[in-house]
Amino acid sequence: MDAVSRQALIGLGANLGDRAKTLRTAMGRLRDAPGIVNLVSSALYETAPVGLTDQPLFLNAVAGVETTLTPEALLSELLKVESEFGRTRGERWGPRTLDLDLLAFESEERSTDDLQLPHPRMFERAFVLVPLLELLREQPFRNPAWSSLRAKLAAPISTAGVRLFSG
Ligand code: GSY
Repeated sequence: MDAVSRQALIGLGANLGDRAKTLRTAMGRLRDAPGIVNLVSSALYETAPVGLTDQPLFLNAVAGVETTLTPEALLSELLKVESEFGRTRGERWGPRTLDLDLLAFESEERSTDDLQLPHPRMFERAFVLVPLLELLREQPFRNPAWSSLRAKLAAPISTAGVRLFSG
């Protein structure tokens, strides 16, 4: 019997090097990763840095995947792709070649040092919310597990510091 695939949301960010190429290549790597059967993505957005503000502008996007992996195995794929781009997890707030965050995995909840689901700060960050809203509007994410997410996103959000990237 085929393994059941489930849907997850991934936040992508980069603010060093050729940011657009990095994000597009990373999406390609994820699309080809074992256990990921489909990937759809928002557009890329150029965003003002949050946290440590004295650093280059970010490019951000949100991808939705269908996967037969567990949340932990999917996280491990994300870390593998990050490390291909030279990312180490030392810098908490600083510039980075590639950041891949597992934002939500259907209605799964986790609260460990390595994995928190849903991502605790995703609803506070315009650089996540703007591409996420675009993705949920444009793509057929009809899974009932996302209805509480949609409800949380129903309120108006601030789009300050976020603009569509046209490069
Ligand atoms: O949490 C992701 C890394 N990050 C970002 C980001 O991806 N985009 C923006 N605009 N600011 C950020 N600050 C941090 S840390």
